[in-house]
Amino acid sequence: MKKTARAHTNIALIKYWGKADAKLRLPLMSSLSMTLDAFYTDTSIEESENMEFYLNDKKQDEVATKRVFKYIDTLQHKFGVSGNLTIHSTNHVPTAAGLASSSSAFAALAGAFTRFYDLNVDNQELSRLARIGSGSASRSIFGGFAIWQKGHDDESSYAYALDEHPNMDLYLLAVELNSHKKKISSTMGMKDAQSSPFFESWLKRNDFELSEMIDAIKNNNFTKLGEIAELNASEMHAINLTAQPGFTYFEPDTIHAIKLVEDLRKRGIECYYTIDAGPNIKILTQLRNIKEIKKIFESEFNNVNIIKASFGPGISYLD
Ligand code: 2P0
Repeated sequence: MKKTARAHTNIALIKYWGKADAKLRLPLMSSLSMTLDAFYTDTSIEESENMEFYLNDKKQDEVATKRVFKYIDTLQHKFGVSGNLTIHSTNHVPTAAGLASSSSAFAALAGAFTRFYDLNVDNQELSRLARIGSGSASRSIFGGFAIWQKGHDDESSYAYALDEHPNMDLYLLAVELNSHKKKISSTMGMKDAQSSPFFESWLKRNDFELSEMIDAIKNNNFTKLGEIAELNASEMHAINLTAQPGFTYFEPDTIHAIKLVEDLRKRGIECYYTIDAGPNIKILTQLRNIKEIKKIFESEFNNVNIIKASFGPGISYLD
């Protein structure tokens, strides 16, 4: 018997950057994301003799296999089920796109697990299970716009759909500037960031920024959405820079790209940036501006790769 689930990646417009509980992956703040159609992971689970993990048809080494099976072990314990499994994951996420595949990976894995063992869980519980694998995965259970409410324990920390089928002219351009493997994992980065003198201010702003973002979405206000997303991302990177010791995910090309987005705006081409735990930027814009933005970025950077994404769906099951 084999069970397969598909989950799409998401981009946080209000970011998760700080944990209250590392083991349960309980966040210190609520976050809000857009699920993306262009990037997804398919994961299948089947019975086998040994525990094996294949990523894009390649058997993975011990380190990668360990994180996956540690998670599977946690879920097996939770539900009182057992057995050796072979897991096949196919990432339709260009690794260089700077989009975390862990959001789609752990969402698809949680979905395949619950189907394989025929567990009766709704999407709220599935979101909690995905969260334990990787925080951002909690949001990838849902399509469109999703909110991960921080909650205060395992039961109350889950994502839900704000709008699964938004009727909004909003696109994301993933700009691949630098394909080097990132040096600081998200898990490490968000831990270190807590030493910033601005960390408390970052947390205090969460409720306000989240409600402003919800307003922007409900009122179909792209300008407001872009302004808040850009500010929120800059705040996250500011607490990294001001951590003790400070660090940054930015590379010289990241700053170059930020300036280009600001220049484009001054010229009336409305776009905003958001940046995750890596050097690449993602541009938020509207349909009429995509062609021009791509043209300008391609002329400014050598060999830049730009991938367009729009709203993606929630989790689905392929067999
Ligand atoms: C987010 N990021 O909200 C934030 C913004 C990156 C920057 O969630 O430690 O892989 O596995 O819970 O979910 C990426 O971190 O972290 C992330 P863990 P995760 O999307």
